[in-house]
Amino acid sequence: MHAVTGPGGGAASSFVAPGHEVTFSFQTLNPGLYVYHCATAPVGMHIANGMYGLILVEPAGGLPKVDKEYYIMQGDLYTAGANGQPGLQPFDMQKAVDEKADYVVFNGSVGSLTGDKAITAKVGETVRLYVGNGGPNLVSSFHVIGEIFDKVHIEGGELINKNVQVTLIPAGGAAIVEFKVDVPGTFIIVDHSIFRAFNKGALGMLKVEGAENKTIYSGKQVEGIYHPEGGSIQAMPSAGNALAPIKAASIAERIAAGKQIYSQTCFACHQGAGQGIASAFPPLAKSDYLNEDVNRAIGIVLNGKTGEITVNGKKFNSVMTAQTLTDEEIANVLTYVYDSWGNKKQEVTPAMVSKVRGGRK
Ligand code: HEC
Ligand SMILES: [Cu+2]
Repeated sequence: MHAVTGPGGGAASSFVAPGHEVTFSFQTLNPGLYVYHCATAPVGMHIANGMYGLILVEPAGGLPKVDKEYYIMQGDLYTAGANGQPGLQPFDMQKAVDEKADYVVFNGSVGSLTGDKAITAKVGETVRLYVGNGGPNLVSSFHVIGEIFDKVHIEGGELINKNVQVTLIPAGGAAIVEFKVDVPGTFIIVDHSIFRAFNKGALGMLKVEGAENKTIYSGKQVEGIYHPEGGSIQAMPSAGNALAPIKAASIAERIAAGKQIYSQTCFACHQGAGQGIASAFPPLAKSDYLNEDVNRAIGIVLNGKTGEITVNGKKFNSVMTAQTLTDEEIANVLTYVYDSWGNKKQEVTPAMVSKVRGGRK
């Protein structure tokens, strides 16, 4: 326990056999935010399995009052299967030694702070985040998109930096960040080593409700067409060693598996509730375009899409990357999309996908 002054941070004094209990005491001499973690051999393996957390030692009299306080702990995970592979995943020692993380997550899992689990605040409130990094390997470049930290207790200690965009949190270290929320919206919390956020799970959300303040943030004033992926369709690289996904035995299983694929693959563009982003990514929620033609939708996921389309009366002229997914995965993700957000609840089967794939030039 990094909050402990004493040999091993209390490791030997707290070492205990299963079914037994030990007691030791320590004095909190230094205020700050401290990581604790398992230190039983093999130490790295135990940390990589998530055996860590935070101890806050408040200064005499406590920290200044804020409106909202939240705990966020980052960690990197190393699994036998590749990112997103379903089923219970054993720890992969070699990947951990090589520091090749399959997942980088907040609070123990992908999606632990998104959607319904987002942290919240109201316009005008002050927010304090106690942010730790369990590691075992990676250093976090902690950032909230669309916010600037008014104050950062650097490394969880007493030194305060002001007006910070990204703060570095060492493996086994922490930081306390504070900011006032001035405008409403969803603010995305990331490790700014950005592939970790969009491809490995280090992504959370802060949802702020309240009145707009157009002098601080005007919203859109001019609208053009944004080509997020360049001018032509690109393909996602295929996961060469991915094992065949488990076959869904029921619609419920198909929907559950599809939800996972959605949150890994489609979410970054089409957004959490399928609402899309105006003039860049069309909505999948209540999409007339989607509901009109299932084979066309299958074709879009298989081959990508470019050129002008009209979805719910709005024109889009952008580029969707071709998704490198198996027939089963495309069936699952589209069944999930059709089952969600007011769509027509159509099951898509691997056979339907295979037929469209076969018909492609
Ligand atoms: C890189 C961003 C991106 C990703 C990832 C992405 N899409 Fe799209 N998607 C788009 C864009 C852009 C369009 C509109 C293309 C155009 O203008 O021709 C689109 C169009 C669509 C459409 C037809 C329009 C509509 O709203 O009904 C469907 C269906 C669709 N996407 C499904 C998916 C599914 C399912 C996934 C995940 C497997 C996915 N997309 C992943 C960007 C993306
Ligand atoms: Cu330590």
